[in-house]
Amino acid sequence: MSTDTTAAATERAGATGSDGADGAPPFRYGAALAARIENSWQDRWAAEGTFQAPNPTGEWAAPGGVGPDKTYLLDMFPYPSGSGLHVGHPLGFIGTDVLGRYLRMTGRTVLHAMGFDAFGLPAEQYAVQTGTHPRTTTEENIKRYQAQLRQLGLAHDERRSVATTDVEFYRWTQWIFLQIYNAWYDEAQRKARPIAELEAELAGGTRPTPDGRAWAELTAAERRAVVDGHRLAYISEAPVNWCPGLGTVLANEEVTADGRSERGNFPVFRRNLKQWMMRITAYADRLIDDLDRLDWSDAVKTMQRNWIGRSEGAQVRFATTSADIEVFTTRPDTLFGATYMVLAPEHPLVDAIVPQAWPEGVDDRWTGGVSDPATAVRTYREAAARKSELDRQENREKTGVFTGAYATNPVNGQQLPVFVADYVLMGYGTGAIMAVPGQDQRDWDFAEAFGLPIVRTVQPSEGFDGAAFTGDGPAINSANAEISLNGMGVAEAKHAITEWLAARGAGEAVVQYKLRDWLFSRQRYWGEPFPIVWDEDGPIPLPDDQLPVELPEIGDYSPKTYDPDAADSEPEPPLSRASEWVEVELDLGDGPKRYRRETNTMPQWAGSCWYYLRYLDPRNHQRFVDPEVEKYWLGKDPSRPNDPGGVDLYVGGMEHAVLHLLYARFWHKVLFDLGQVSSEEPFRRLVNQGYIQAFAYTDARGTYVPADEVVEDAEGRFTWNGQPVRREYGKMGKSLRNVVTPDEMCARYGADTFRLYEMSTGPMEVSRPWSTRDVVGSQRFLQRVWRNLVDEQTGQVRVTDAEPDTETLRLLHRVIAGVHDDLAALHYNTAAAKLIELNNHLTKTYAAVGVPRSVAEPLVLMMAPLTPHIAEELWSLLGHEGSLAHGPFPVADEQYLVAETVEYPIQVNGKVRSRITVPADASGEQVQAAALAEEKVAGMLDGREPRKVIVVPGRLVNVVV
Ligand code: ANZ
Repeated sequence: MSTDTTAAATERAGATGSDGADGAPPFRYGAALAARIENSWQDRWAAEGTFQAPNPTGEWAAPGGVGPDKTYLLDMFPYPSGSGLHVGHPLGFIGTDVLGRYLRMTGRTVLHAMGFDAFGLPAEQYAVQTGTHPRTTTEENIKRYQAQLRQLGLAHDERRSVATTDVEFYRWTQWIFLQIYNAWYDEAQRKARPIAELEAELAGGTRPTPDGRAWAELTAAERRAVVDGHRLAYISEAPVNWCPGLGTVLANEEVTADGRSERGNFPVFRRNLKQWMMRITAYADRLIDDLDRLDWSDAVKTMQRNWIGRSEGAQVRFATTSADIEVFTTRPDTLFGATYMVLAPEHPLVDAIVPQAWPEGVDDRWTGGVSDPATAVRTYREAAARKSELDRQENREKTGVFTGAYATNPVNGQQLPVFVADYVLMGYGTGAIMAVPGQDQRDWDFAEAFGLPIVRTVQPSEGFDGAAFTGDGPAINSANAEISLNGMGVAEAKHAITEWLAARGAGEAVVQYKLRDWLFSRQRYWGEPFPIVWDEDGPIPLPDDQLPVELPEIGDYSPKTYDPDAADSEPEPPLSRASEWVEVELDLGDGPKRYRRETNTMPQWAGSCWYYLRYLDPRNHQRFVDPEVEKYWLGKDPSRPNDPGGVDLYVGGMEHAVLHLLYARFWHKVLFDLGQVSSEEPFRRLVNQGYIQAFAYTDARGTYVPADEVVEDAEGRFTWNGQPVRREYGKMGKSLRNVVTPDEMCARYGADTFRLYEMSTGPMEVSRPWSTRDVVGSQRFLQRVWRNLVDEQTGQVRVTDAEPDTETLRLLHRVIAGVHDDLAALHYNTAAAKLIELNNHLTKTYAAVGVPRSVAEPLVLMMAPLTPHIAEELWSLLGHEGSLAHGPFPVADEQYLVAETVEYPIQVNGKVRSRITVPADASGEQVQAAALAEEKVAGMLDGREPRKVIVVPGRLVNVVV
């Protein structure tokens, strides 16, 4: 399709002419003209499907096939909140758009789409308050976001947009859940396999059952328990943060340091509750190891490594009269220095080891003055249940209570008192430790508080005293009749003692991870229902043909809440009220039966684990993504060594450095293991964009005042309504009342100005301040470009066919080469600076006579990625029919890139005194002559002959006098 946009543009501009209303020429580039240009190009791109990316097969297959040069660009998709976008949000979206546009112009096939992460709490809370269905709120918000994004001129393939709340989308989220549920991790093969293969191995006897009995001897329920115990999605009794006042389980981040809910300030209890879990820990090693294959920043990789927290150590058994206590330690070398032991308050052995009465003569500090151990332990446990995990880890004040029991140290037979203390967490290691005050500061603090002995087993460095010594040094006090570690360094001693323990069956080397399995259920309405029903024996997955399981309509969206102190209450999710939905009769292969649907929903992370796969093939009703399509866009690149495949560039905020990225990597790896995708990683390259920061102002009471109403007086003081205000600097946000919206910026200046401003304030990764008053600077640049190429009175182009002079050509080609590099490297600020330099040169050289077309055209093309609308308009005014979206991007001519002059610093007696600029091809003698003739140097020589002159070609001249 071709339109005469030149005429159309002229007509459009002429018809309104509002830019001329204040006496300015009718075709001056300003907000009104920008708006007309931008709307008309956005309409045209949509009508022509300019940014639609082809697929190798299916409905969108390219007629001539797809080329190998493809790029898949991805933004972390937004949650469509009720307050819309502010100027900070699109920073990354514009950044990826600029790259996508540049790559498309260089001939690459680019896929760029945008969807919505639309399940979540705000819409649900709004529903609780107002009765408005979360879907209604969500859809309104999505519409608003789409309008806001569209006006920015983002080159997205709109056909590929998805929202995680679309039934057709979450049907596949449920399907992926079932793949994970129906899989287990085979440690030997280091990969997930279908659960049916596990059952076959167990039944065939090639894999032993956990207790060694033959499979045939197990009852149906026992078999189910064995199989379910292997699944990658499973039900567990996990300690969670239960908040009866809110009626829901909270994530650690939602609990305050004093163990209350962030929202509502209700008490939160650590309770064991049945929850859906995902066995992400099975992938801990692969999630760490494959980081090496990713093009991500070291900062994010380190955060992921720390989160997974792999530590190598030993598991050691300590006997008591009733049971063995297993501990995990990273320092088995310090075993001879263990002087007491600690169990986490929730440790299942606590009850088993607590005796009837305290042993003779026990220290009062140990018993807390309580008459018997059982009461003391129970009281302590209740107090500990009220603390958050974070608080327990950070708590410097050590608390605890003696259990009354002793355990035997396997290396020397010493009897160690066993304590319960909340600085030991049930969720890590074995939930039990051997305490070594001499080498561990937490244990040192505890030992001091409870009057326990301290034995050093590593020789501290000279003069070290009064604290645990955690450094390396020779072992001391570490010998028994069979083994001596004395004199060994830490590493050697660890190795020796672990072997000794293993030989005696008292311990073995183990690897521990901080990473926990992923708590995957929520007591909420606005999330994906699980494709699971229950019978009396447990959960049952629904077959594929029963998907999607749609969210039922309910009248009340709030979970059942309780007395805030009712620690023993049970969560009752909103879905449990939809009784007709919950109680179903289904035929799952053994005749019609009654089942109960799972009433929890999935956490918000679920949809974001795989949305990038759905963009590839959003209308596929047979599969979540066609394998050929996945392979084309995400497949491994054989030309890169060890490439894991994945999205070519993923851009988003640092706040997702851990959870989202880990969860998505985990799902992707399961899908890879099961043969559902060909790539091993979801995001081959990751860039974290910086944040837009802004000033905020508070009045005398510390209340935020509207930042856009604050004025600065001549002395640089800030006032609002005449009263002085205090300025602070930080994030942009509603609560700080300093939000600037892209809508305002588009209305005042146009989208191109806004895009250019955002991109020129810094490289992608860097945070930068927002300054509304500087935005006009970007508009002036566009205005000057426009004026150089278009007659502001007639709207006609005024380029000439004259040959540009050599200086212009040299500058042009230097800019072309530089802009190529800058755009490819996401250094948009320097690309913009080069374009400004070129345009300034044109203004200076050609304002009167008109810019040569052979310079005007490449300038317009180079501007297109940053300011696409004005570039398209100029391109069409220059007489081109088609859009410039697919190029050509100008290519630098090498002959103009060689430097024509070289600058030499001149040293006199070793100090730089001056500089000269000489032709690049000047000979050594010519350089020397020019250096000696230079004013300052000549002055210093004052007629004398220099002793020596050294010319280092291209670098410097050294004069010795
Ligand atoms: C004895 C010892 C001596 C330890 C020493 C450290 C230094 P990372 O490196 O983080 O893995 N620990 C084990 N399980 C624990 C739990 N559930 N709650 C709190 N602390 C626990 O830390 C492992 C070390 O943290 C283990 O090694 C254990 O203390 C403690 F000089 O054992 B260590």
